[in-house]
Amino acid sequence: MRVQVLTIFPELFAPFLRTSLVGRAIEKGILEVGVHDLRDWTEDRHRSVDDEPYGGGGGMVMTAPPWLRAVRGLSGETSGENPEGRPWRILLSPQGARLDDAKVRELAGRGDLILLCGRYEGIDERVRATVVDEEVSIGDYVLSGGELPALVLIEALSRQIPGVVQLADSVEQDSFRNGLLDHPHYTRPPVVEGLAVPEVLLSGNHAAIRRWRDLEALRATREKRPDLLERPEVRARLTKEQARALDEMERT
Ligand code: 4HQ
Repeated sequence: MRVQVLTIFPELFAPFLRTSLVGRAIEKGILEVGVHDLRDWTEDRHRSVDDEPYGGGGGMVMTAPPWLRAVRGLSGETSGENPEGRPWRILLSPQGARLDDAKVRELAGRGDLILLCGRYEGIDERVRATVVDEEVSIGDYVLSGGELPALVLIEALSRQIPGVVQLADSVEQDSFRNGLLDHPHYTRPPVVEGLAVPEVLLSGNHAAIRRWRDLEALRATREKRPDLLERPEVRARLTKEQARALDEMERT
């Protein structure tokens, strides 16, 4: 999978992309990330990317022409990996569909991507209208640019590429796969500030541990994110034992 990023702050990306899981995926060639300076597609002496908003008001707006040249230029360098025959183009924006596990999986299946990271008050609307396939938001708050959302998306995507996350880890991923929150985790020492590790985790009884984790995942979800348990697809994926336990909880 290849991800191309368009930004006026390309230097924000390098240390993150070298690190940890994403770094290893790139090293292995499973993931390719190209970070491009939007100013390379400007044509004036000052390499300007912004201008005053029509209609007045504060702030500056990113001007359309460099974006159109950049997105079309990068789309041409295309991959056979996409149904459309060109990369899927995503604008990071609070107006987008909220990024969640389902959206990450969907985008991981889109093949190559181009991520547009805006700054200032945003990008001229005609960029969205002409070269953007989809807007994606990482949450309902306002950031100063799309660079951190792009990194969030790249990290989440990298975890969905086969071969990136090791097998042990993918068991952990099952937790979101079934739509519930994760169960609690413990490691040494056995007692911290008088709080002991649950006995079952020391028992060596793997079936019992599996059941405990399933029930704790359910309990955590009901306590912290009850909205997730209202989704029919989540309820459908509960184990028999989880369904029984939830029934019990809902009657009390
Ligand atoms: N932005 N999720 C970029 C965001 C945002 C978000 C605000 C995007 C500023 C220029 N992007 N503009 N939340 O807050 O994706």
